[in-house]
Amino acid sequence: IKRNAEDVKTTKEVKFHWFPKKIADLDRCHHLVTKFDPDLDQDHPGYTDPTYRERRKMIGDIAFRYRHGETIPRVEYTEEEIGTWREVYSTLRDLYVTHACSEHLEAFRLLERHCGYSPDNIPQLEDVSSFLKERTGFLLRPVAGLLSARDFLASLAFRVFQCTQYIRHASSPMHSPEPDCVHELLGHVPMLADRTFAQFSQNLGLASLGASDEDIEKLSTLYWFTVEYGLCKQNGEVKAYGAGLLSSYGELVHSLSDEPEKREFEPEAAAVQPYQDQTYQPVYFVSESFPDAKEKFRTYVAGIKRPFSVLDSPLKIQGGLESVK
Ligand code: HBI
Ligand code: FE
Repeated sequence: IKRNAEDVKTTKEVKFHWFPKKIADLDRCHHLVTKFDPDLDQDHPGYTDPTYRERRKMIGDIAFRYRHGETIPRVEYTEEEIGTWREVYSTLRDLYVTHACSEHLEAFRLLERHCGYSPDNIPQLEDVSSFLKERTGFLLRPVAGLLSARDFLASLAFRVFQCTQYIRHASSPMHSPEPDCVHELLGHVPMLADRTFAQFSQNLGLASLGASDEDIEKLSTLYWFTVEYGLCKQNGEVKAYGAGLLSSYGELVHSLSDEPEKREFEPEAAAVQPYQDQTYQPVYFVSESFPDAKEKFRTYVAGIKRPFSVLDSPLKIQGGLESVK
């Protein structure tokens, strides 16, 4: 019987989505969302720049051709691209001292020492991936743009972070509507070098495997208010750990100002809180600590219903999933 690759039907009542069972299955988790694509989004700063769009496509092709286990091809960035990187890097770096959490600051120092992080160099994904692998077991794999939430979260279950390799348009160094390598390398990578945070990220991914569309939406929103826009308490002060904050000068300043509302992190509330992807967040969630956020999330996940359960390793799946016909 020929089956739809996307869905596996069990009975009339229970239906669950296909999901990767092993890390190489991530080669099939490549569904892009075109919402902020410069070819289609008229508000994208690169929309009217055919040279930029061509370049982004060329770098995106690396991701389309990439298969798990391969070395990530290096990109020789142009002077203009390095100029964009330099401007964001130097501006943000000065702000980290007062605004970033200690985990980010510590990892950033290591990345500058060992991974080619500097104002004049855009680090190569292959080098960063090797660094993370040694620190927390996380790997990077190149991705051509914004990925569907389901595919993106599934990769986290295998400690794989899908990472864009192109850089934002030169006309707008401080902002990008879609993820780019500035966002990934300055925002996400340092946090993925922390053990507790890496485990939290993997747990989000494990909770997503085979989940219903409604639960994917909730997990995606939780991801938004933690991994992207999370704040945490450190020594009596509030600091940023979300990658969306740590890669945006304007929002990093805004998030720690008196302007936005700050609430204590509760997964049930954060999972259904409406969020902003066009402008700064009006609400942020503050965690007591990463171990505390991890524990609260564990309790939350225990309440998600699935026709099977995923244990700490994504390979140990109970409930006879493989035998379902
Ligand atoms: N895709 N490439 C990429 N990078 C992200 O950070 C990302 C994504 N897709 C979805 C997503 N983030 C989140 O907003 C959640 O929906 C999981
Ligand atoms: Fe991100």
